[in-house]
Amino acid sequence: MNPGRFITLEGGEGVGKSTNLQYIQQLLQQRQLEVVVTREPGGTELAEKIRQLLLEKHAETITENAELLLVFAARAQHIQRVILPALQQGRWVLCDRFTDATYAYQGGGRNMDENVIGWLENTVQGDLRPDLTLLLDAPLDVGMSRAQQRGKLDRFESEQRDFFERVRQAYLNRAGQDQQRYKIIDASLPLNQVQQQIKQALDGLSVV
Ligand code: Z5A
Repeated sequence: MNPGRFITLEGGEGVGKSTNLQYIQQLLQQRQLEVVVTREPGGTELAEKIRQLLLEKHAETITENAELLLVFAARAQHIQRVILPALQQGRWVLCDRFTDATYAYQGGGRNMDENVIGWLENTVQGDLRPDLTLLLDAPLDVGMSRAQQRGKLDRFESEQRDFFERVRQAYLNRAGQDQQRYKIIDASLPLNQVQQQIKQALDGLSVV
């Protein structure tokens, strides 16, 4: 049996990850591939509880180290319980955010040490890395105005503008360093043009 492939979708607020996740799922299913759609933080019962802890606002401020460790605690559960078993069964895993988000939000946004993130990545993931990462990129104002239409802001969405500028830049820097794995999608375009770019990127994956 061919091992499955691991595809991740990344980008800032409101760039269209959830919207395009369904589109990608359909494209893969049209090719008779079995697809598992999941997300981070989250993806298992325990990891979804950690997600709530991370996204809700609390009277007690979550320290940066606690936030980083919670992200990886959720990821450890998710990898062992969902991602690896699915890949081993030949399924394709489509994940809304993964460790690139940690480099972007905790590394870029919060200025945390990338070496610490890298150590946790190696420890928790072993050699698991995405086969393809679609980075949906749009100027801040585009994503934010789309996201704001949803109403109440979560703990991350309440950050200042320069936080999100650093997040975007961190994503773009990572994508620039590994053009094999990343495909940058111009997410500011109308949806049909965004989906055209996504389809092209998927066509580049040999088994699709
Ligand atoms: N986080 C972290 O800090 N560290 C980590 O390691 C991980 C995560 C894994 C999870 O949020 C938070 O956790 C996240 C980072 C942190 N912080 N935040 N904020 P999330 O991933 O669940 O939520 P999100 O990033 O806020 O995603 P989102 O706001 O739901 O956005 P989206 O999924 O990218 O967008 P959407 O819901 O698909 O689209 C937004 C609206 O725009 C919607 O009305 C669409 O119909 C519309 N849309 C989409 N595409 C288009 C185009 N092309 N044109 C016009 N309108 C469009």
